[in-house]
Amino acid sequence: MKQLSQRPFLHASRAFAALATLCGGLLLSLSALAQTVDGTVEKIDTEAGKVTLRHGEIKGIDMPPMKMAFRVADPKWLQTLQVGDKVKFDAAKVNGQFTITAITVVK
Ligand SMILES: [Cu+2]
Repeated sequence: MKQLSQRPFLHASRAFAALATLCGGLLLSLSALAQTVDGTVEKIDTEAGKVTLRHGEIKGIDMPPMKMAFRVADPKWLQTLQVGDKVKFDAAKVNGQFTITAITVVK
């Protein structure tokens, strides 16, 4: 009896798995959106250890879309960035300064 009642669920999860495979790329980008913020590199200041981004909404720190400069948690990241790069990043307020805690260039 229990097995019978579980079959519809199994069937549904299999269908979902097939759908997830078909839409894998889309689902991946949706989950990336849930974790990171979209931005475009506008300026890189290696001396100050800052990067200026035009960025989308940052829900974690309650910030609307804008253009602004961020500190980066690791100055080495600035060497991997170029003006015009599209990026995904996470930001947090560290010691009172908005800081990029993770960043990747979107190809
Ligand atoms: Cu901002």
